[in-house]
Amino acid sequence: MNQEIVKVSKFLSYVLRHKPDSIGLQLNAQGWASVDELIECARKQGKQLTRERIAQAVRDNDKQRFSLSEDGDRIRANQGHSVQIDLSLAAETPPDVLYHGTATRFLPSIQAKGLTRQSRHHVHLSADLQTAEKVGKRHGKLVILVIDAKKMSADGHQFYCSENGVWLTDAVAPMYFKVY
Ligand code: HQG
Repeated sequence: MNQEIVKVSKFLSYVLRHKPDSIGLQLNAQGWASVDELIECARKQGKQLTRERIAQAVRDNDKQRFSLSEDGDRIRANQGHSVQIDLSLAAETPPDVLYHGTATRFLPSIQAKGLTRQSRHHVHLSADLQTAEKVGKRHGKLVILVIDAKKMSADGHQFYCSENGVWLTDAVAPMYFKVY
């Protein structure tokens, strides 16, 4: 992604996941915004978005963070929201093991309370170690937790997989993870 498209992507993350109000944008119950409205709201803030730039930010995004509707008229973030929307994901059987990268300074609290969703809708997990490593390093000194998703699932906990392959669940109790 070139720098300009990275900027567009960051702007899209901000308004589609967290603060649509900041530019007067409406998301529907499933988190979709009209592309035309998005362009218009952005224009009022002095930001020149075009359909082409938006399409490029969606297509070239390193983590496939956004989806466009088939007709290209609507856009939403695939996961990571703090605004209350319903992605309408169906529960799925997870891989036996999932990973969560975090910072060592959070460990005492996580070991006491388990993983909780903080400001997002779900706890975010990954099927591969590499992703967990990247996610965890954002927060500080890396520690990776290995989650017994098979046991959680057998015990009735639900898992969802976002459009871009992030595994989501409501919470992970201390009995279900170990430090890697
Ligand atoms: C921690 C990125 C204390 C948790 C990534 C994490 C991901 C606790 C932090 C997505 C806790 C929340 C989400 C507890 C959890 N006590 N700390 N009980 N339970 N935590 O950013 O998972 O690049 O909300 O370990 O790729 O780091 O934005 O969650 O460290 O998919 O697309 O609280 O964000 O995606 O941090 O990252 P976050 P996350 P994007």
